[in-house]
Amino acid sequence: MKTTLFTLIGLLLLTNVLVAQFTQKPLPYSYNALEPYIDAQTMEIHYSKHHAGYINNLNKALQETGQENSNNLIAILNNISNYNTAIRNNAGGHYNHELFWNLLTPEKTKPSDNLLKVIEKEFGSFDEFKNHFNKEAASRFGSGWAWLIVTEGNKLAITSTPNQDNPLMDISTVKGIPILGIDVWEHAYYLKYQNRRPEYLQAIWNIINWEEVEKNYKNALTK
Ligand code: MN3
Repeated sequence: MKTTLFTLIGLLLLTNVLVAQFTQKPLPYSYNALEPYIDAQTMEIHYSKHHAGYINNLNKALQETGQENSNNLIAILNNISNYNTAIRNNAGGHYNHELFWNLLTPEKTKPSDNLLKVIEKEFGSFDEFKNHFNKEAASRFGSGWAWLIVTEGNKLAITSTPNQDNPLMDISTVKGIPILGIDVWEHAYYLKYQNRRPEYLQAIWNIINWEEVEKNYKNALTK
């Protein structure tokens, strides 16, 4: 009996290892760390329900289509036209949120001189960059994301995508590597800001992790 039980547990663990693909990393700060700009309840629901849900549904959708061995998220996104809608929505949802959590911080950070120079060269000034970005984010109809990306020619560009799409996807009209992404789904701001998306977009600049943007920028340049 004992042996059977152990074999069973062993098998369960093995199956788990074989089919478990994507997991959720811990949030790099507490739920209330970003207050007053993003409230604790929004963070908790966003992280533990929405993001966790995308991961579960991604794993399920991969399993259902016999693609449970696809464990390279970037490769999936780069070839998303070969996957079904459930995988598109949930792979995007997982990637976008993992990126997003790291792009926020309760610490006050600012762009390095180097990154600031690149932003100023591309957009005129830091304020013009923020205005341009917020305009793109505010005018994205319905749910989606606004992005600062590095394009193929190593230039910076601002773009937005619907739903959980992102510029890494082969179906995206504007392609590039995201270095900053802001979630403009209502679930990201509705409890505190209700319909006032522009107010959320003003507030969020207080908690952007510019060290992370810089890191993403450098990584994107070497790709
Ligand atoms: Mn979200």
